Amino acid sequence: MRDTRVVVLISGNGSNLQALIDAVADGMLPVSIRAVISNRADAYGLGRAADAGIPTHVLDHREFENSCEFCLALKECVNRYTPGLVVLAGFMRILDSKFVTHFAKRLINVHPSLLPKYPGLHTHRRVLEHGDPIHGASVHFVTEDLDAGPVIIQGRVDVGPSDTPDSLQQKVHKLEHAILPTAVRWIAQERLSVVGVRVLLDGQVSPEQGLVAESISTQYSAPVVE
Ligand code: NHR
Ligand code: GAR
Repeated sequence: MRDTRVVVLISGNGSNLQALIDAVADGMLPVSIRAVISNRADAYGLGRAADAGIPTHVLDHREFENSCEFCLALKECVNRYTPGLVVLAGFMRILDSKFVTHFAKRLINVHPSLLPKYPGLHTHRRVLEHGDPIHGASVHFVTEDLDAGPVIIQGRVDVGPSDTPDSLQQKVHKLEHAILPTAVRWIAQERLSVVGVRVLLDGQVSPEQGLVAESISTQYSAPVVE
């Protein structure tokens, strides 16, 4: 089986990109990262990509007339690498429906909350404001509705009385660095299928996806599993 061609979109630090680069280097991930594209020229992750010998591009959204033009240029840039998978790894611009439709089922995002809780921005702050005892991260297929696509895998962390948005971000980052390479591996291995709003692993809802969460299902609306 040929390695899946992956393009990663970033806006900043790129620690999730680094987790993917490291997993590939360790032989844990049967993919090849063909390009990294950032909407910000100062994204630290661009250096991470360059260090790994991965081609990089900057498409600054502010240089386009509107978001449609930006998404069109982004689509063309991504398509040059004929990817089997496009990963949003800390990418901060909302994508238009044309982009999302074009890459449907091969576009994923890592999001810093236990979706469907807290779509959008500032998730760590919102978790603290609500006094939630549990927080986490999700990897999901991207659909037109922001952070509402089918969830592939989640990880949880406990929230303690001394946690701050920064401490939660650190905890959640660690989780993301585990669940994002796992999700990418499952896709490369063609083990996922989407049935309605559910993502099946090997044809079933699997505990490995972190969705069958005893404590969550009583306290929260469980993301996908009843
Ligand atoms: N696009 C679509 N169509 N659907 C999704 O689910 C998307 C998406 C683009 C990005 C990532 C998402 C996240 O993980 C993501 C999911 C940016 C914003 C945002 O409001 C919200 C969610 C996400 C990413 N961005 C501002 C905007 O106006 C700009 C913020 C900035 O530039 O700093 O685009 O949370
Ligand atoms: C990650 O925590 C990711 O979930 C989040 O940004 C961080 C990027 O970190 N994404 C969003 O908030 C998208 N709105 P990284 O650049 O070190 O991978």
